[in-house]
Amino acid sequence: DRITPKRALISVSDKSGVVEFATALANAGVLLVSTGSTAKLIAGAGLDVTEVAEVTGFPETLDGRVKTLHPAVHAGILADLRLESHERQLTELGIAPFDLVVVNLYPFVETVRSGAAANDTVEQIDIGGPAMVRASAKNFANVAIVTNPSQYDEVAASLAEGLTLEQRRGLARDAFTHTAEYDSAVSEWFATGTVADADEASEGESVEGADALLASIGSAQSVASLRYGENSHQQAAVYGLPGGRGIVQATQLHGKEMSYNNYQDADAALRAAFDFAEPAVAIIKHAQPCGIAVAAADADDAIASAHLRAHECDPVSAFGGVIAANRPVTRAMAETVKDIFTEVVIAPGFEEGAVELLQTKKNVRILQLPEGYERESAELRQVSGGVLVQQPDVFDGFSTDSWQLVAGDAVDEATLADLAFAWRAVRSVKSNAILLASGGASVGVGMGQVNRVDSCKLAVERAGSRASGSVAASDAFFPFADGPQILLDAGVRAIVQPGGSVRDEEVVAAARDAGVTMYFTGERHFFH
Ligand code: 93A
Repeated sequence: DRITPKRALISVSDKSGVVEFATALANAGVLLVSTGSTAKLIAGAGLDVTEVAEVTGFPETLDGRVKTLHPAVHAGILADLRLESHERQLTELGIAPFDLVVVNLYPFVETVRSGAAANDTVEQIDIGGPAMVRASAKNFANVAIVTNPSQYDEVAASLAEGLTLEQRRGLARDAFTHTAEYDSAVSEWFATGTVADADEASEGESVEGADALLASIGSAQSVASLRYGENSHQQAAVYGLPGGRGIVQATQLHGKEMSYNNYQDADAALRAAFDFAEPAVAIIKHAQPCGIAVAAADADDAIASAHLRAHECDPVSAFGGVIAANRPVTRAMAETVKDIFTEVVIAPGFEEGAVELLQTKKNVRILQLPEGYERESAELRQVSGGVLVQQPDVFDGFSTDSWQLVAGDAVDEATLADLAFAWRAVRSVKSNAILLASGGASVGVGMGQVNRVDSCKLAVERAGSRASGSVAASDAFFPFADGPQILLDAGVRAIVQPGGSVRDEEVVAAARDAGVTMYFTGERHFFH
């Protein structure tokens, strides 16, 4: 399904890199056809190029408004050479097909920004360009469409081997994005007399990976229609992103079909479990952790032990939960899980016999992650009228070395490890988040409260007798000393929090008075 270009049509306003690209094409034996000033530039570099007017037998006319709008061009682009009838018709008409089209459009946005008069702006509404771009993209089965100089290198590198169907499809997608953005700028100008400011987002992407992710949403494919959404009266479906390697691409090995809520919870569980390098298990209910635990990689059946301790955090809430492990599920872990009512178990793999044990429960959904499970490099959230985009909150390069000791004595290594665990784990808890931990496991979690005092109360209450001697993490600073006082009264040994409140002094004093160690991380981990 590869196409090795033989005849290219080149018509570009942004001429950067076009001479080098045309040279690569010519060297690969590709015939070049081009418009007005593009043709001049290419010919000036000593390359053989045919003027489009020669192909159409029609001069560029109406001051350039009609250059390529001609059947000799458009039939050459749109012919589907998989059909004998198309091939025959082209021959009868004496039209040669194009298999590579290189077009970028009149600089409409730049013209508006330059403050040009309305008449001049109208002249910069490209008509023939988008027609070629859209025609080529529609015919991606036969044509490769290049709309951006940034694509020249990849296409040039593919000339010998030919461009694959997948490559051409990707180029077609970019092409339609290009014309869609172009037309929406034109429409905006008609509506407002201007186009949005040359801010970061329109000049270049402001969040790494965001543009690619947004573009890929256009080619997301429906994977399944779901029985319903969050509630039974809501229609719902799940779509997969091209190249995605996440929960949507997981293989279901057993159980009822995944529900909308299962997807959300399983994703939250994965996010929590994969925050840790060591074997880790997270148990989630309504997108909130009711238990997170790690085990030393060299521990006996580490993943089973992590699960057991995650479960012990809050066995009541774990009923009907979603479990994610960042290591293959062993038989020992399956043995425990099978006796607990569980909605979903998801892991990178399953030890032999583990699935058999788990599936003694008819309904539990058992999912295996795709090879190379990976989250997208940008996160989107829909809000009315648009989407919010952000980099994912990750712990890359995280170390306790940067923590600042603000109260009490520096803690021993084991306690520091517990604090580091709590600090990582609290990130997966919805704000306001307070997490108490002991021995690499959460023992009490206070989540989703509208004030931090209530989160502290909840964490302490859930931990019960385990609060005493545990360590605590807070996802954001304590605005007052009342929250930490609850933790101190419950007997926590050490607290880690970002710091940065105007009342930090009161908060630190409360810890110091109680003889409790407090660290500032200088960084918060809100999660909504
Ligand atoms: O004026 S147009 O709307 N009419 C056309 O037939 C046409 N054909 C190509 N604009 C047209 N183009 C545009 O001309 C291309 O999209 C490209 O941006 C530009 C290249 O012209 P030149 O090679 O003369 O610089």
